[in-house]
Amino acid sequence: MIHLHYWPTPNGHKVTLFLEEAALPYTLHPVNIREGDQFKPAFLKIAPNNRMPAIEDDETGLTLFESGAILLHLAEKTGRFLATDPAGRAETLQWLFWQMAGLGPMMGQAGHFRNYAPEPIPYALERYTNETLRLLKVMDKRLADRAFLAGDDYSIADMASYPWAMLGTRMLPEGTAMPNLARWVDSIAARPATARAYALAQRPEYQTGPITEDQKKALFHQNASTVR
Ligand SMILES: N[C@@H](CCC(=O)N[C@@H](CS)C(=O)NCC(=O)O)C(=O)O
Repeated sequence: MIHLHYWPTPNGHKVTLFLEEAALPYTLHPVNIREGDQFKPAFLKIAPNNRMPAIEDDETGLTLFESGAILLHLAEKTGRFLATDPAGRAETLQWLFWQMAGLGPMMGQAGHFRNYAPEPIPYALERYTNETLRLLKVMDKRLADRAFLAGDDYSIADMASYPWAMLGTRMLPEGTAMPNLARWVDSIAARPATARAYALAQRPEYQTGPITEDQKKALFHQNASTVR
């Protein structure tokens, strides 16, 4: 059994996309990051970076944080969604790491400065929006002549990228077309496992109101002294 410590954010969705595709048995353990669950001692034992997602794998006794490491573990455990030939595996991991180091962090900052900064900071808005649009264009080009990021098959690189890129397509300026990216988003959205993964967010335990000022402070003013 996989125990997934989860909140329905893009990084959380990556893991439920895999679990639903692979039909692995799992239980969800909510980590309400607005209420500070990520700082609870039991959670920090498996996720010392106070970020979700994290998993405990009963079968191997392994605990893991970082969504990319979790996807890789699940792919290796099940033998699914990661090519086994060296070239295909390298191709998949390259795009998985691209998402983890590029698209995720850059879009995260773009979202922060667009939605949560106390006042608009034009330099930051332009820098992170431009970088997001650049990365989405890289994806659009990559998808011009293949169905998925690593080739013909849906992989953990797609699962890592979908929750972010799907939101990214909504940020495209008027008149900016990324047709290959749009086709890829639509094809993943149409998968029954994707619908099941995203439906989890509708459960009552994941419903929250608008974010409060105290919650913003706890989330966005972390520093060395908040490490527990
Ligand atoms: N690189 C990490 C990022 C995880 C991450 O940033 N998680 C956010 C939610 S999407 C979180 O737990 N935030 C809690 C906090 O900022 O205290 C991963 O991919 O797992």
